[in-house]
Amino acid sequence: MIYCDENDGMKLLDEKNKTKQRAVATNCKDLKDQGTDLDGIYIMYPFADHPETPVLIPCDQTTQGGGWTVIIRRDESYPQTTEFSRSFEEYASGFGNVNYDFYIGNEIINSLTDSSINELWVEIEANNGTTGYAHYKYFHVGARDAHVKGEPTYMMDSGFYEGSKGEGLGYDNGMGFTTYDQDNDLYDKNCADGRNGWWHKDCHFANLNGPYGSVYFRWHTTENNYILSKAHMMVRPLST
Ligand SMILES: [Ca+2]
Repeated sequence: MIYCDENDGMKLLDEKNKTKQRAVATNCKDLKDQGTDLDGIYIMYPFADHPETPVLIPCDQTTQGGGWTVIIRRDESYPQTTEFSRSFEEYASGFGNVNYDFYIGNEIINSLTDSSINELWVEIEANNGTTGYAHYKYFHVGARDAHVKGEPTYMMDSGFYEGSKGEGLGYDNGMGFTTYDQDNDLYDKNCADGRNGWWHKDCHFANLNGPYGSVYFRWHTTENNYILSKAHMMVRPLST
């Protein structure tokens, strides 16, 4: 993940006080509400427990009204794709290049989805050219330290699906995050081996982090099994 210098932060002139202040946005919905209507990469302050830390994050301000914070992006056509076989710590802090393919990090996903009720938008493109979307009116990733309470670390829950190609995430609901160096799945081996980090159960239907060119980078449902070439996931505070 690219962290940026605080001096690069967005600032605006407070006409009343004649002092410079930062227009603080914790997510792309904040930016949208502040009038930023263009897709792009913006400086945001997504951490609830250390809100002074700026992070560069891509926003989709056009799909379904905009306000979407992109948390995963994959595209096998990039000249130099990112390796998604990563450690638990790397999945916690995020990796990749926000201009291309990246994983925003479980700490940020937890902070974004903990601060309000969030919806999730998934877009996929299969290797046969088929495209589709999945929309969940509920998506949440729990805290890293939830295991001290006997709950899975970074536990994922999703619900209230509608979409065009079937439901693929629900199988892994309630599971913690598994990587090659931290096995939190129900498989007698480690699901992350050959499949990369995910909220593996035994192991998964959909998996947007699977290796490029493998059958595990897929949107799998009870009706379909699409092997993917592109995908992205993004979250937005649910409007009430
Ligand atoms: Ca296991």
